[in-house]
Formats: sequence, structure tokens, C-alpha cells
Amino acid sequence: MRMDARVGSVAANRLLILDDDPNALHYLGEVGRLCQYEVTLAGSTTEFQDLYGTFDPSMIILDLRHDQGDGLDVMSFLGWQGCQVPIVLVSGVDARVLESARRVGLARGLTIIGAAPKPVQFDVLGALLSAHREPEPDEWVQYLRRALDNCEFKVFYQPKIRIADGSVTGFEVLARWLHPIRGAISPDRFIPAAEAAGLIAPLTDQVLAQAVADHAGWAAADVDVPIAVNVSPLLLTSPGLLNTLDHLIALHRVPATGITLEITESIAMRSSPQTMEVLSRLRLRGFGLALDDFGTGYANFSMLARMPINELKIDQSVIADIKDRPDSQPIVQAIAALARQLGLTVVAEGVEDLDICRWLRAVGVDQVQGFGIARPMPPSDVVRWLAERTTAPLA
Ligand code: G
Ligand code: G
Ligand code: MN
Repeated sequence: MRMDARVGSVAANRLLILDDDPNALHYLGEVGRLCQYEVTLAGSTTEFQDLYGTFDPSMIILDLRHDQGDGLDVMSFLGWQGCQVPIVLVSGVDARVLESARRVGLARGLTIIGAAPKPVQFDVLGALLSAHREPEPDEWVQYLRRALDNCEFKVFYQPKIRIADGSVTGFEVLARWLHPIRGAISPDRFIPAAEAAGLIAPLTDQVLAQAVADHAGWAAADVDVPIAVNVSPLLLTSPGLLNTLDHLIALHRVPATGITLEITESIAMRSSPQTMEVLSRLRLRGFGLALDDFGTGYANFSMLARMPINELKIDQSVIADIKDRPDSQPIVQAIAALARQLGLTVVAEGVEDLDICRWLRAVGVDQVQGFGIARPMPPSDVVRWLAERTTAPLA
């Protein structure tokens, strides 16, 4: 996440503007500052190209008509640089030219998020800049607190299927932040921020409370839906998580066996005595423990044998390579063989194409999860999805 990469005093939101009209440049800069960007102004293409490297913008505004070149040159420069920064095009030329320039930018792989005719209206540009703004580290804390107070974190569910018979073995619970203005924010962004802000425990409590309540509600309706919740390594060094889980299963009168906790592979690297104790206690109570994202390079095989886990999830990056990069096949094969010897259930994650199920089954992978089965769905869809599917072996 960008926030982690830029610690210290470097602002997360840096806006670089190119316009050869000094008045327009000044005006655009003011809008940027009002939207809380650190702003740098370029009055010419050469200046822009120099600043692009040194200022490292997180957002760009490009005027399409200026002295040298026509703005399209700048876009080829940015395309050549592999620029992934969101770009807003502005121009005094007519709307059709602006639209065709936008297409040129997209064709060069650029992220054109808006095209505005000049004079650019304050609220149009302001809305674009605000929507794409990354909260600064100190703002995250405040945003996350508010989101927790307003219960903006929701849970989505993604099924896991046993290849051999097509039965549903459970659903992974995936947190989503449904922000009233920004829309859905990915956990890849807010989980690290919550960890850094010391708010991962209350966030996980909210996720668990929703998921265990859903799980119990389905059980009461005679629908058996085991759940798997991701937990941060930070929560495995103290008894807080155990207490939350004990409380929830007592409150909803459900057995621990229907609930699995997914811990990341990196935890195996930091397996302190405290962590081992929490993990062992979880298993002794009957909770499932899955080692997630396996194959991304942290855990070694001897640690695998020592961890009190019952399931191993092979990371989607490893699975994605199976078809295109034959050298990853022996890796999956070795992981699956070892996991089986250790008595672990083996799950392949990120399975988009069910064609690989035959191969996965042959090398000893038991279950699959991924877009090829279903995308993560809201809780309201789970029962219908289960009712509508036909259970048949995948390979
Ligand atoms: O759903 P998505 O692919 O965007 O999830 C991205 C990452 O966020 C995954 O690695 C997933 O494990 C993690 N994640 C999703 N929900 C939670 C959660 O509730 N807690 C923690 N710690 N991680 C989560
Ligand atoms: O790290 P973890 O395994 O918890 O990540 C799970 C995340 O991966 C889910 O949040 C989901 O959004 C994402 N995901 C699930 N299935 C697929 C898939 O088939 N393809 C891709 N690209 N992502 C997937
Ligand atoms: Mn997971």
C-alpha cells in the first residue's frame, strides 16, 4: 500500500499539473490545494517530464494544448514510463477532441479518470480529486474509527468446493468497507491501515460478530454453512481473539467446529511461544485453522509441520501460474504431497478456470476456491446460491 511506502513527512497525495497558461495553472493548483493535495506546477512539457521523475505524483492533470507539442506527446511519454497514476485531462478544445485524446491515453495503458472542458468547473474537478485521494496516515485513524462507529464494514462470502464430489465445504468471509461516498474499499487498503492504527481488533470483532451471526442464522434454518474468517497475525499474540470467539459461539449456541480461522503464511515466520499458545488453544476448542497464502515465500516446510493447523491454502499467484508456467507445476505438486502427508486439507485459491481441477485433483489438491466457482457474494445471496447450484464432481 502506498501509505506504507511513504512514511515520514512525504504526503500521500501529490498532484502534478501541466498547463502552459499561467492563470489556468494557478487556478488548477488552487483547486488541488483545496482538495488537500501537495501541488507542483509545470508550465512546459520539459518541466513536466523532469518533475514527473523527481516529484513522483500520485495524480496528474494534463492540459492538452500547450506551446510545444499537443499534449498527446506527454501521453506517449507517460505511456512509455508505464505510468499508472490517475490522470485528468483538461482542454479548451472541443469535447470531441477531448474524447478522442482520452481514448489515445487509454490505448497507451494510461489511467484516464476524467476529461473536463475548460474553464474547468470547481466542483467537477474537486469531486474527481477528492474521490481519488488517499487518506494521509493520520486521517486513516479518524476514518476507520468513524467507519467502525457507523458499522460500514460488511462481510462477503466466497464458497470453497470439494473437487471430488462438488460439495460446498465452507465460505471464506471477506471484509468490505462500503464507504457512503467512496464506494467499496478493498481490504488490501484498509486492513494494513487498521493494523497500523491499532484498530484491527475492533474491526475483526465486527467482522466476526456479523459472520458468526450469519452462520448461526443459516444453521437455524437448517443450512450448514461453515465459515472461515481471516485474522491478522497481530491478533494472535494475546487472548483477546479467543475471548471474542468464546463469547460469540456461546451467544449464538454454535459449535466451534463450523468456524475456521485463516492465518497468513508470514505468521509461521514469527511463531512466538505466545502465538503458538493461542493457535493451540483455538484448535483445542475445535476451531479450524488454515494457513493462508501459502507459497508466497515466508513459511518453510519444517514450520508447517510444527503449526497446529488442519488446512493449507495455496496462494492464488501460485495457482495462476499453473497453466502458463509449467515450472510452477512441480511446486504445487510438492506442496500438496507434503500437506497430505501432514494430514492437512489442501485448498487451491484463485481458481478462475475449472479446467485445471482435473490436474489439481491428480496431484492431491482437495478443494478449490475462486472466481471460477463464484465471486464473493453478500450474505443475502448465500442461501439462494446454494439452492440454485447443482452438486457434481469438478473433475
Ligand atoms: O477480498 P479481497 O481479495 O479484496 O481481500 C484482500 C485481502 O484482504 C486478502 O488477503 C484477505 O485475506 C484479506 N482480508 C479480507 N477480509 C479480511 C478480514 O476481515 N481481516 C483480515 N485480517 N484480512 C482480511
Ligand atoms: O489472501 P486471501 O486468500 O484471503 O485472498 C482472498 C481474496 O482473493 C478474496 O478476497 C477475493 O477477492 C480474491 N479472489 C478470490 N478468488 C479469486 C480469483 O479467482 N481470482 C482473483 N484474481 N482473485 C480472487
Ligand atoms: Mn484468506
